[in-house]
Amino acid sequence: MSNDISLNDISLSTKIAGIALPSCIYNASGPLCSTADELHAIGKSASGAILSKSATLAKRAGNPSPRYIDTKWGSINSMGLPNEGYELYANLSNELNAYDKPYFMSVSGMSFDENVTIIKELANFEHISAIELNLSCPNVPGKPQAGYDFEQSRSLLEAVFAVATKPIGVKLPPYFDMPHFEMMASVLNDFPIAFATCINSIGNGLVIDTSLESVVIKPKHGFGGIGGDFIKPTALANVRKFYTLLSDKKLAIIGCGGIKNGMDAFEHILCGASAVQIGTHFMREGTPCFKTIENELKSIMKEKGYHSIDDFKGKLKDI
Ligand code: RRO
Repeated sequence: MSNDISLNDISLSTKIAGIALPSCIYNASGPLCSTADELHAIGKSASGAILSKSATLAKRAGNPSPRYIDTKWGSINSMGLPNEGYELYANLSNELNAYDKPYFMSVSGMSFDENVTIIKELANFEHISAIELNLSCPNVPGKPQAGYDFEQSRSLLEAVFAVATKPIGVKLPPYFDMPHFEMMASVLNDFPIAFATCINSIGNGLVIDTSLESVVIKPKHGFGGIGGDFIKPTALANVRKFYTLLSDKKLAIIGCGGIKNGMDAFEHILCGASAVQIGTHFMREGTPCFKTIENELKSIMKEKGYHSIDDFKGKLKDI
């Protein structure tokens, strides 16, 4: 029976915070989303949304290079938040509205007050659909990841929601211990969070070049965020755990981590993701990856007899 479904009858559309996305597959904040040209390229592609690089108040050059290395199994980066400053990303919202998909801005202020200031300012931009507040940048020397400090996260969310007029989601770091999932979930449950993106890179890994007997990136003595294949099991665990802990709310979980084909996307959705973001693989393949993953996911759904992602979202079985 299942094979009787035509690929044309399969939809990957989804909703985040009530906002319609034509496809549940889009870019992660970070790779290839820092300039106007890059954001327009995402607009023209099959990506289901356009998400900006994390923005700070002022333009930043970021950390010294080399600061991003691709390996067989994934990536290590210590970019250090290079970005054009939030105004550029906000001002682009009008022209990016020409594409038939929402524009999300990632915000990662250098301080508590910076986050509040930026989010207050973004109220003036009609065509920014939602904000992904980055609680998890691992690469600014001397700055801890906010998402690992539950009280600090709570205070920041209190301040942000006091000024926010748009849907606000959070980009979380990976958690590895059951009590930590529960502590962050109990913070998030106290706010009208629109979505939680799980996960940012696994912070402070180390990749080594054995022939040179050295680290491979320059900042922080070679320590950097790990992305790609190796982080998929951690990403799936975080999607699954937050989906279970937060599923009584209207909050969408967005899966990010180790997705390079349709089956990886299928796994994230099965764990509870309403959409998936592509990071390391997008950096490698560029914008054609969105269409390729879309076609692969649709073929898997056809094979399994599913018409929409709601047919299997979150339905991972225990044995
Ligand atoms: O710019 C970065 O170094 C960076 C950021 Br803001 C982030 O959220 N995650 C990451 O792996 N790198």
